[in-house]
Amino acid sequence: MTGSRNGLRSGVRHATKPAPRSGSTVSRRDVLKTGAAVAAGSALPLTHSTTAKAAKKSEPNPMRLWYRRPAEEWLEALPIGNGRIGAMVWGGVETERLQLNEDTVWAGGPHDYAVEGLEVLPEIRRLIFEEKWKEAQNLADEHFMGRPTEQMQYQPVGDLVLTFPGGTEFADYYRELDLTKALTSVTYTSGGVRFKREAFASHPHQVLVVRLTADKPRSVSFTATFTSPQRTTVTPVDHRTLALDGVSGDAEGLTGSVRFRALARACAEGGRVTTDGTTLAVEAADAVTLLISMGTSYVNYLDVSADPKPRAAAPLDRATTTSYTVLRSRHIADYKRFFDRVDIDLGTSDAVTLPTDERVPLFREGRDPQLAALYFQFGRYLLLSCSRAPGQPANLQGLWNQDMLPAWQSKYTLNINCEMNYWPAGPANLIECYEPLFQMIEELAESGARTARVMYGAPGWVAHHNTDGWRGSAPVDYAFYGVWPTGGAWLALSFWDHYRYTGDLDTLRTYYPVIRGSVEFFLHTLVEDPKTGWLVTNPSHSPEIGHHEIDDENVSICAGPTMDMQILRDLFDAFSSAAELLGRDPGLAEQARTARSRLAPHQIGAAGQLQEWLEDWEESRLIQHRHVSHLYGLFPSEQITPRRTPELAAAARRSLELRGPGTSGWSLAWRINFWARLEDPVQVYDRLRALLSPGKTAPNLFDLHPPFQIDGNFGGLRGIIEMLMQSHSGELSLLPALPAEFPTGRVRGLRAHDGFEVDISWRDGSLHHARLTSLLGRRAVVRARTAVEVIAHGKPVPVERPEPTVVSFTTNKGASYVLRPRRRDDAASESATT
Ligand code: FUC
Repeated sequence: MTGSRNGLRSGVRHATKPAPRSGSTVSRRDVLKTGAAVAAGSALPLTHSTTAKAAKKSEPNPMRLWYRRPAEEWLEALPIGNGRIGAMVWGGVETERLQLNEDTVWAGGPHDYAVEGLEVLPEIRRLIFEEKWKEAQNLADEHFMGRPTEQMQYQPVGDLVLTFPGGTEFADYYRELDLTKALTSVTYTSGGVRFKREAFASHPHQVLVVRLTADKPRSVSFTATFTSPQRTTVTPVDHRTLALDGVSGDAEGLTGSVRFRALARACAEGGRVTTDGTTLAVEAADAVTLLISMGTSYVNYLDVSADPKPRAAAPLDRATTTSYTVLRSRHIADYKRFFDRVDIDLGTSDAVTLPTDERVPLFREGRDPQLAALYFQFGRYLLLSCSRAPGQPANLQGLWNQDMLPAWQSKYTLNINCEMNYWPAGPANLIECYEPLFQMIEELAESGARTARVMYGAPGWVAHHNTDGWRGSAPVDYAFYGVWPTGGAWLALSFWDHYRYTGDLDTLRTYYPVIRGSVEFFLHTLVEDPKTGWLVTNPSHSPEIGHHEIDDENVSICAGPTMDMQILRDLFDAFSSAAELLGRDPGLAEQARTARSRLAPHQIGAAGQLQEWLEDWEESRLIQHRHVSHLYGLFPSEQITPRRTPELAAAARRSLELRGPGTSGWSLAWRINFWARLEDPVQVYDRLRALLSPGKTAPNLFDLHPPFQIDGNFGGLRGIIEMLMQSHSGELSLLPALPAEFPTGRVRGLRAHDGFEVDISWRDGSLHHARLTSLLGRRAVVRARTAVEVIAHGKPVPVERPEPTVVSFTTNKGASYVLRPRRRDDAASESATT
């Protein structure tokens, strides 16, 4: 294949045509012989192999994203990241663009958004209870909002652009992101030389590394320079190092105060390296290791006084004295420690030989189960790449953003998006990815304590529907969106989630005061609904949904929306369990339990739906919307389950039907999880198919709201887990919502509550074999779709069978237990003897 040096014209475009549906002049073997399936994949018919074994060892690594041409758009570039710094790598031939991010570059500076509110709070509450919602919402817009009313933007550092000399022709282009090693690479032939570039973000060395090689000596030449949409200067530091210095943008009257420095250093083997003004030049080297380091002045949300220069220089200098081989091998070893905990096979087909961007439009045809497995592992790759300490939590775009004014400021939206980002952390066996989030919540509890005082006159802490690098915790945007006090409570449940997967009491003890602070806030601010006597939040709303249209004004403001009640039930439960485990605060725990019992209960409305508000307002029953907040109780919570609360589960199903199929990427992802909890594999797959479609999944597999928003990647990953394994309500369920499209497969290394690691294999839609490894020695209660027997050390384990397909047994710490379908004769002989 030959294309122009931009890689975007004739030959290359032709090569991206979708595969014909049938007929083939190229054998599959021929394609695979090329290793990367560079040339002929598009000539293959797609056949779906029903056995997971179809991917043979000799075939190329299926856990890779790959392309036949350089990225033309940002959404075709490939992300690398180490939890703190990252890049989008374009893989160009004439130029290479590395779009750079450091995750503390926020517009504005330390700022307390909470300035007023307490004076109008009683009046807002009164108006709401009198159903004068419009007046209440307007008053909140005037005096119950943060100042400024918009939070700050997460912003880019800039680009490092490499320009290569040479002719305009190239051939045999191949670009990939290998998820098994967290490496992106590009190879092509130009002017008779085969070039290769490899790039990764090293966590151990805290630098980005680009290695440029060629198959002929003295062939690596390029110039490099920084560009940036920020206020920056570019200067040479020494003969091989270029610096970009800048400061984050001003916004909403706040002066940009995050100073940053990016450094690029070319370590060449052979040839000559020089810097001149704003350019770094490499001439006729045999190979080059290009190191990129970034540091900022951000210490924490209150302090931006650090000097970015040594912060950027230290990792760069350390990496400079380390060989490329060592940088690479340490990176891969570090990454694999996490990534290799889980693997997955949902079956395969010839579609795996197609470039990734060609597979997305074809997924709907149902013959590419491996794309779902790739999406699953890509989600794990992304979480590891954007949420590791030291670093900030995953924001709306993880950490990858090229815009000064990104959508929704690329901040942390707390009424679904930020929490969704962490849904896979426990079950996808990446629990360490929670660390940056925990730090943010702890800081938010400090900022939120001021907001609680200033706006509610309350103890404890509160956060509303968004936060940013400055840990804004007051309501923002408009009252319609912002006056929602349960964002912090939802976040505080992350600590409990962590405990449930790990049994780690030390971490629970560390963050227990944050959970308690949230409880204290609500014990103080819950008010009695005059009609029913129930305890309710007021003011609040069901996220982003208007319940009435009054004089052309949509009002969301209300008291006691269902979601708040559900979150607070979970918060009070988590707190009283944590207090008991840690032997703390018995009195406060008792108060929390009493308050819990007085919260407004679930109610079923006239359409059979789960009520979203205290009242069953007729006009709001039929709203179709991306938000389905009142089903928080179904997922991620476990307050509603088909077995324990069948009536509520039926009402939740009805609500889902009424709310419509979902629009944004994240709303599809949430629906996958809802339907999985309702154990409806047909709906589950239907929503997965909608998520893995071109409007919702970019060529680089980033989730599209649209635009890019990373929550759908993480919610989608969790949704695939929920199909295969669920862990809630005191039991672990195997294959609860397995779609017919994944008849045969296996997964290894999922994490369940109570410290179980879970491997499952299935054939023709039925459980073949499962293995539980007990990390905490707790009792296992396992539900399967068939009766199972449990074996340890080759011997049957005595079990209780509370239901025919449920086994309950004690486990020993560190031991593994095999579960397999009970043979008929075993079951018969047991019943004959009992
Ligand atoms: C909420 C959602 C939007 C978007 C934004 C970041 O406001 O309603 O769809 O995801 O967060």
